[in-house]
Amino acid sequence: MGLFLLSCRHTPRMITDQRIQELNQPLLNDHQFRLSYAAELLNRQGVNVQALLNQIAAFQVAIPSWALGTGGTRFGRYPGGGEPGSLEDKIADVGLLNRLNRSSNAISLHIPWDIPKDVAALKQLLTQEGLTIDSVNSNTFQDQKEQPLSYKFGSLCHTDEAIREQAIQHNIECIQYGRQLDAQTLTVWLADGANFPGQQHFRRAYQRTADSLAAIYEAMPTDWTMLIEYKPYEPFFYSMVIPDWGTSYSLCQAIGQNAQVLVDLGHHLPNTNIEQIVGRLLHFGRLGGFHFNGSMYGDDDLTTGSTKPFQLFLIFNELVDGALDGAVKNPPVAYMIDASHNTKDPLEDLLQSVQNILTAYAKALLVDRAALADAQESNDVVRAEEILKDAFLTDVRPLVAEAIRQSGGALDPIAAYRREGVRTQLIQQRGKLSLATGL
Ligand code: LRH
Ligand code: MN
Repeated sequence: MGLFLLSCRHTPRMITDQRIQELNQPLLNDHQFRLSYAAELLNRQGVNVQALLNQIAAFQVAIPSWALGTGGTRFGRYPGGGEPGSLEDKIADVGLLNRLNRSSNAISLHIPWDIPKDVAALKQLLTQEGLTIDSVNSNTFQDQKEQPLSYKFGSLCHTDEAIREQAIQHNIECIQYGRQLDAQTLTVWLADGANFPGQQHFRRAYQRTADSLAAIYEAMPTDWTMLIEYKPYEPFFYSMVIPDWGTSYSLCQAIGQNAQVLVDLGHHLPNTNIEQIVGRLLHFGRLGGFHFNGSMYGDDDLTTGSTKPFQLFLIFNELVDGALDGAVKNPPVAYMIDASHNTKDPLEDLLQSVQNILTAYAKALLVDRAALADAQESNDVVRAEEILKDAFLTDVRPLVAEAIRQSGGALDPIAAYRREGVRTQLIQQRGKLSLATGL
């Protein structure tokens, strides 16, 4: 293994496990003080603290390959340098994140941005970095150079059968690439829609999409899952063929048991009650996964939990409640981030997102479910709300830090990342102008 590391032009390990322990040393005292106080409070409430720590430590969030470089908007992009120029570099970057927070042990790929070349070498690198590929994302929202037919007027919904077939074949190709890297999930987000009234026949477009997805599902191995992602607008601004959870859910029901709904937090109209959608999909057993991000207005792809931490907590409250309810028959949920970084270091932004997700989960684990159910069943509105708020207002940071420390990670992942000057090292190795494939 050492030899491989040396011979590989990819980034040598920037932060080793041993270095992380060294960086934790000066923080331990303060940490122990905060932790003992938090633990004592929870002990008094009868909470099994170590069990709680184990649950937090077991929670893993996949990192999107397309968010390791600087994102941009149509108004501009400000690359920060040292971006991963290859899939191998992207895997190394996610490996680094996972060493720091021990909570990011998978990477989501996007095809054709991440077409695997040397599969054997990639699998060895993934093993070495302790990572797996959780999902492959297809892309029929851009025309590739060598592509014979355009997706300008849609892909799986297109009026032209040849274009639908081209898009179906692309998705089947994505499955092949995923199988090479032991993935078992295909994520389908369709940019298909219309900009003007009358432009598209809603029912025909829906049925063509359903038939096309069924053809892809037919080609999917039986141990795979298809995640169907919905979005209310962009890049079309009058209608999208799959605009909401209901449409995605209906397609999943029509296509098959291994088709599930993917909830991207940024894909909701303002003031949508996303936690209720999560509760519904759990009730129907069709909640397939999440694309976590933060948003104020639209598909802003900001840091998860940066603008609406209470909403993120309420979403995890539904997830924990569903997980504890034997009546809920929902397959394992895929937790993934989908964000784009315009003003932050992409790796710091991802570390923040994972911290905020673990924090929301830890708070949701603290909800006194029996008392909440009792308050709900007796319509004691104030008590029900206060029980939720009590958990939300509990400072779980020492618990999240301890869960990461017990897994061998950094007590403060972002401080460790900065302390080691990782971005500077990446720029030295990859150059100021290296650009990552992605949005
Ligand atoms: C669409 C989306 C989808 C990805 C893309 C990168 O807005 O959320 O999940 O394919 O972003
Ligand atoms: Mn998404």
